Amino acid sequence: MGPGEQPEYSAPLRRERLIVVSNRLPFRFRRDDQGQWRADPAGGGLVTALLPVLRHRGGMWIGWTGAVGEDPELATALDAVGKGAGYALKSVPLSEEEVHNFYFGFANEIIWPLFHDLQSLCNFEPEYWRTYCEVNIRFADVVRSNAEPGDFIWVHDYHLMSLAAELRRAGVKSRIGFFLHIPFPPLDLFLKLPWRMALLRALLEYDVIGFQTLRDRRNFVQCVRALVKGAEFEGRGHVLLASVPGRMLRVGSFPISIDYNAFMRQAATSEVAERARELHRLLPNRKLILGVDRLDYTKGIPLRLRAFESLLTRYPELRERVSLIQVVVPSREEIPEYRELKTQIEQQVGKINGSFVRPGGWVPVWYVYRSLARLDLLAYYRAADVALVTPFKDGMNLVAKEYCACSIEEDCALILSEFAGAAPQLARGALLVNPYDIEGVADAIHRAYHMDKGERQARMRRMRRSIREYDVFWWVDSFLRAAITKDLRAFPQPDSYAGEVVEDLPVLF
Ligand code: ADQ
Repeated sequence: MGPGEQPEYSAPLRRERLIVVSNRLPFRFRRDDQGQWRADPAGGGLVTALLPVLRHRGGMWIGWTGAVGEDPELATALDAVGKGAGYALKSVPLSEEEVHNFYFGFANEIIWPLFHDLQSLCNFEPEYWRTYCEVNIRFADVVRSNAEPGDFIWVHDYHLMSLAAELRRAGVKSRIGFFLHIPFPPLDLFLKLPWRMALLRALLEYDVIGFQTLRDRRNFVQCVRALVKGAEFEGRGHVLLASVPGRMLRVGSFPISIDYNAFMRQAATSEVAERARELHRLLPNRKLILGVDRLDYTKGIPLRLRAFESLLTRYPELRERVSLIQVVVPSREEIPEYRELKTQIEQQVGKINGSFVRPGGWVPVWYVYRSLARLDLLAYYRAADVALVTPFKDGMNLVAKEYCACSIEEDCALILSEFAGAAPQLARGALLVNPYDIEGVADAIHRAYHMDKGERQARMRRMRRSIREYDVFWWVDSFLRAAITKDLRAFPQPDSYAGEVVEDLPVLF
C-alpha cells in the first residue's frame, strides 16, 4: 500500500481474521432510565485509532464493557451493537473488585505512572499484581473460546501485557501481536517494578511487539538485554528480530496516527466552519490558543497554565490579544490524584482569570470540563490559531495530529512537547518545547503569536503532509506486515517519513 492511500491490505493479511483485544470495548454500555442497555461510543486515543480499521475490514473486538458483573441482556445488546458496527463484539465480564485492583490499581496506579517516568506516584500493592494476572487469564479464556486457527490476535496496551503468555499456556498457536500505546520506560525505571521479570517474560511470548517510537523500542531492548540471558537482536531498521531462549519474535516502532482524510473532510464541512466562526464571535479580536487533554497528570496542564500566566505577565501587550481555551475531558475521576488534579486546574484557572480579567470584556482562560461532541471538538481545532500540546511524556498524542489535520487553511501553529511521541515526526513543523520550562513555553506562545503567515503555513504544510502519508491505515498495515513478513530487510522502513522526519532528537534521546 502506498502511504496515504485507502487501506489496501496485502493478500495474506486480507485473508486473516483480525481479533482486536483491549481493556475496553469501543462502546461504553450503561442502563438507561427504562432499564435498557445503551451503548455510547467510547473516547480515547486507542479507540480513535482502531475504529476506522475494524469498520473497514471487519473482525472481532474483545474487551470489557465498562459495566460490572455479568448480564445475559448485555450479551444481546452487544450482538446488536456489533451488527450495526460491522464487526463482532465480545465482552470480558469483570467484578467490582477486579476493576478496582486490575484497572484502577495495577494498570493506573502502577504501570501508567511508572511508564510515564513518574515513579513517585506508583503504589506497588501486591494484591494489584495478583488480580492483574487473574484478569489476564480471564481475557485469555474469552479470546480462546472465540479465536480460530489462522486468526491474527492483536492485543492492545498495558492492561494486557501478560495475555499472550496465558494464551500460550492454554495452547493457542495463532500469531499474537501486541502494541503498547504508552511509552516504555528506561531500564533504571523498569527495574523498580517488583514483577519486572514476570512481566518481561510474558511480553516475550508475543510474536510481534510494537512501540510508538524508537525511544520506547530502544528502552525495551535495553531491558531485555539486561535481564534476559542469551537475548539477541538482529537488524538495523525499525523492526528487529529478537531471539530469546526458546523463541523468536519481532520488535518494532510504529508511530500511531489518525484517519487523516476523515478528520480533514469533517473539519471542512460548513457545520464545523460555522461553529468555529461562532467561537471567534464569542471571543473576538484575539488569537485563540487551544489545549485539549484527558484529565491526566502526564498531560502537563498545570504547568501549561503557569506558562500562559507567565506570558501575560512578561508580555503585557498580549493581554486582551489572546485567550487560552483549555478543554479537559473527564477521566479516571475515581483515582484520588485525578480528583486533586482537577481541583488544582480549577484553582489555577480561577487565579489567572481573577488576576487578569477585564470587567465586562476579556477573560484570559476559557475552561471547558467535559467530553465534547466530535463536531464541537473539530470546531475548536479549526478555530484555534495555536495549539498547545505540552505533555510531560506521551506515547504519541493524537490531539497534535488531529489539530494539524483539521487546520484546513494551514494558517496556524503547533507548540509541541519534546517528550510527546509525536515530536520526532512533527519536529520540523512544530515549535518544540520542554514542558517543564515555564518561561520557555511562554516564549514559544509569544513566538507563535508573532510568526509570519508564510512561516506558519510552511510549517503546518510540512506536518500535514507527513500525517497524511503516515496515517492510521499505514500504521495498521505496517504493524501487520511486520508480523508476517519473511524478510525483514525487505520491510518498508518509515525511517525518513518521506524525508521529513528528525528521527531522533539528536541530543535529547
Ligand atoms: P490518550 O492518553 O487518550 O491516548 P491522545 O493520543 O491525545 O491521548 O488521544 C486522546 C483522544 O481523545 C483523541 O483522539 C481526541 O480526539 C479524543 N478527545 C480529546 N478531547 C476530547 C473531547 N473533549 N471530547 C471527545 N474526545 C476527545 C493513549 C496514549 C497516547 C496515544 C494514544 C493512541 O496515552 O500517547 O497517542 O493512546 O495510541
